[in-house]
Amino acid sequence: MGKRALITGVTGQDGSYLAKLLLEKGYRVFGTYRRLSTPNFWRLQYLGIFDSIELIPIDLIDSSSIIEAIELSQPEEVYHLAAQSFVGASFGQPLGAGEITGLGVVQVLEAIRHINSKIKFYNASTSELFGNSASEVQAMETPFEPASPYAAAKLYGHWMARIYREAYEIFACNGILFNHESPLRGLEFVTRKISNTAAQIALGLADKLELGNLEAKRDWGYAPEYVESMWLILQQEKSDDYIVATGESHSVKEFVELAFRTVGLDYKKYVMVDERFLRPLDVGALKGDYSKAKRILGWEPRTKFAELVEIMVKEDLERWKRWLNGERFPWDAPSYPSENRILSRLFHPVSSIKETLAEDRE
Ligand code: NDP
Ligand code: GDR
Repeated sequence: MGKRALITGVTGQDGSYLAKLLLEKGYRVFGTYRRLSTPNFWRLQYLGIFDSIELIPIDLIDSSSIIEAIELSQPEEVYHLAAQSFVGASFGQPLGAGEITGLGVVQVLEAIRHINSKIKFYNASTSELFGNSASEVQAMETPFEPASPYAAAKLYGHWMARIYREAYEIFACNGILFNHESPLRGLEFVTRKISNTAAQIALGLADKLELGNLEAKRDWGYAPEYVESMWLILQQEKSDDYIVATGESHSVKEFVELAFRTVGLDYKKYVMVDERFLRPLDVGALKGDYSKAKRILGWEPRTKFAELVEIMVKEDLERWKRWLNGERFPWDAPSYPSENRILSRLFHPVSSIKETLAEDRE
């Protein structure tokens, strides 16, 4: 009999790739989703695993639903991935970030403590904990300096997992994952926004791409490889925390350049900065030291930055070609509302970044 795993947030990018990986390893996979007017199952359908997962509705603000999910699934391993994961939105909904992304971790830990404290627990921690850290490369010993309500909430969850490990001997681990992307990334995140719009522009379906801070640098890896590290973390003898990253850092502008080059276009003709996409506070640059994960887990990134950009753009191009041929599903792009139809007072005008692109054009 295979092991039983519960994945919270199975409908998200990481949840769906992790579910696929665990199914391939012979697990019985239970996954939680949110009961919405139209639940979000497109990724599971896209990966062809929708029928293989046992689905349980939960909301992280409702502890009884979490208790029920653990009682129903009786897992040996819980991968806690569900969160409000968009950093930009956490400035507009800081209380929600605290409740869902921060307290949500403790809701799951408490349920484990009361129902079966032998369950192994993986927490989706993040490079955002480092914020605008003074170190050029962030390692296990680098101090945390969160720079958003999202990151502050994640820091709380991260630390609570450590506290439960020490206080109650729960096998609780934090995977401090740096940004990881894929064709299953949500459309709000900058990489997928770029790959999707570059593909649309190439096919005459859009004429411009509006972005925020083009100078921000991130350590971008390929999501299917990152979910492997989650599984490895829970297979160790001892519970511990790990950084998972590529050790390379690239700017949003580099991503844009490569994406447009993939479709044979010059980005300068299409890309403009829109103040709505600037954050009140942003993280300038991140680059992770994954040596501990390499040494102990034997985990290493395989897909390089340029390859990642190409995978994403080519996949979006393919989807839009299929869309032009009359196919509608399963992928997210056609049903997502244009950003111009979303009202928000969130974004602050910061003219200096606008000027950067103007200088570039000269
Ligand atoms: P996604 O945003 O793609 O997925 C988030 C999941 O959480 C979705 O299944 C979503 O459901 C669910 N969710 C959101 N709010 C609630 C709620 N109130 N109750 C129950 N479920 C909820 O994120 P990713 O897959 O990219 O990331 C997975 C985790 O890893 C997140 O915790 C994220 O913060 C963290 N992380 C991600 C990194 C990355 O680069 N991707 C890097 C480091 C950490 P629905 O589908 O209904 O919206
Ligand atoms: P991030 O990812 O905040 O790093 O969080 P995101 O793709 O949203 O932003 C990366 C950088 O790009 C800049 N940027 C823009 N971002 C968005 N979304 N839209 C734009 O138009 C735009 N223009 C420039 C941002 O300012 C930022 O500097 C992701 C999430 O998956 C988190 O859940 C996770 O914890 C971290 O990665 C690691």
